[in-house]
Amino acid sequence: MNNVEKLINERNIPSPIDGVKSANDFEKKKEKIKKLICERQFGEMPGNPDHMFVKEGEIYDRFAAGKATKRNLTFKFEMDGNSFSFPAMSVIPKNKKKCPAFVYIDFDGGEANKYMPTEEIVERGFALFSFKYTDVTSDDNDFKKGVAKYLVKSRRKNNAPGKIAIWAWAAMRVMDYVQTLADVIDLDNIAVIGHSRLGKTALLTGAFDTRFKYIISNDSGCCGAALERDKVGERYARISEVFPYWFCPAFNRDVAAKVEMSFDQNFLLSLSVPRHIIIGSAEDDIWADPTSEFLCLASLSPVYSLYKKHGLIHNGEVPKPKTVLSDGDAAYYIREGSHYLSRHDWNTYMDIIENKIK
Ligand code: GTR
Repeated sequence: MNNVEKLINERNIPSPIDGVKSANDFEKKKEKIKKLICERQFGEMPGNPDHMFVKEGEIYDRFAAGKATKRNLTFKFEMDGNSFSFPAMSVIPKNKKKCPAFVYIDFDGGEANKYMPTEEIVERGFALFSFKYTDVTSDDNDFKKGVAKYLVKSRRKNNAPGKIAIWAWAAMRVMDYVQTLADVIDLDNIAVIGHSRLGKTALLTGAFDTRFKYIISNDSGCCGAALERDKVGERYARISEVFPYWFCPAFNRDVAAKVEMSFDQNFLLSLSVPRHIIIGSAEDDIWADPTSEFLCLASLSPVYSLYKKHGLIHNGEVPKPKTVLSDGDAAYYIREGSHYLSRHDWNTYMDIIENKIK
């Protein structure tokens, strides 16, 4: 047994496989895992809207010195007789027949920002679809704002979606739109990506939407890619106290009652297997806990094996900063520095995806 296997064993995490012996059976098991996660952590994933219409507004085809076309989009919905909309943006390079693409769940909005280096992304031949998360619903306990008003009826019931589930729902609607662009987008190579709370959101999106081939979590930490058992930094107790509205009421209730959960974050990640899960950490981000993120991903190797795929390939030790492990179907990367989604992070994710496409 190597050191990584030993460290995983010591965490005593429940296994999502639990006796399942084939990929077929694990596909069935996924439905149970989804139900568990919905009922006990993030809340029920809202269903498809009755009607969605995407308005392509202003088109700017001189983006980045003419290398790409930018469109302002408005996603409009009808649900139970109510209508709602949120703005989004696409930037599609001109120099490629069909581009791989990112659906980026954005903190700040605008055509580029500190976490979203749009020009660098499109220069490398990737298309970018982004929306600002608080345009969908506010990041607070108010369930009357934005789409939450229509998706979460009256008082929040035990399994009602928290805000993370609602943002993930929006990312899936953006994916619905991307699917209509088969002439310019390589629909087999689409990634969902988010940082921190939106890294948790990206993991939930990928777990429920198999149209995403790459699921990228940057510094997602607690309730994201990091194992909860023996985690350092932020833990369920703290996150549920400070951000109860990210989760369903049942999660907050169980956490407050110190219930031993029947899952750990490996359950969430297992739903994206056998697709490419890419986890990025930062050395100084102890709050998120890089080692717990790494071990969570490494623990999924038996799940990948069910599909005759290689999970994370590593040398049996917890990786040091400046390491990229991307030979397997899952990838892990840790850089120096603190909690942030940097240019270097984006470039590393693009390197990893390009190598998989080859
Ligand atoms: C923190 C929270 C983390 C992380 C972060 C962020 O306050 O404790 O779980 O999500 O916010 O999203 O920036």
